[in-house]
Amino acid sequence: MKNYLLIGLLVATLGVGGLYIFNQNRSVTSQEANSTEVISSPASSVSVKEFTLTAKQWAFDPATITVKQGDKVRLKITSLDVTHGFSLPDFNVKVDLNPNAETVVEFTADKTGEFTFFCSVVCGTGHNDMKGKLIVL
Ligand SMILES: [Cu+2]
Repeated sequence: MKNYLLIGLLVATLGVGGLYIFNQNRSVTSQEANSTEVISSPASSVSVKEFTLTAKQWAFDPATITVKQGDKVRLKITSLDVTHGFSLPDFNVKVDLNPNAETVVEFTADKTGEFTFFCSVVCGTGHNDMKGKLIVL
């Protein structure tokens, strides 16, 4: 009888341990910052370029984003301090970034060139310099 209890305990411990390791692996995977995923459809495959950005007084990080023409671009932007804005007029993007909340922006990089994005909410003395660049190759 004692042996059964011991084996039961061992199995339970291993089970919990296995779950723990599984969860560890999952969290590492989901923390991958900038990733590419490919969406396949019968006609074509579209590449999604995902970037994680932060906004704070008075800069975006990263300040330069490079993608290829035709890419679907997904930006996950979090303001670390006050309310900022993210405006990329060449692709009709303009959103407010509330403090400590992630805002997701998606657009298709359908033309090549260098395009400026900037903060669109007056956020202090450095507001006018709060800019970045999207490069579409
Ligand atoms: Cu601003």
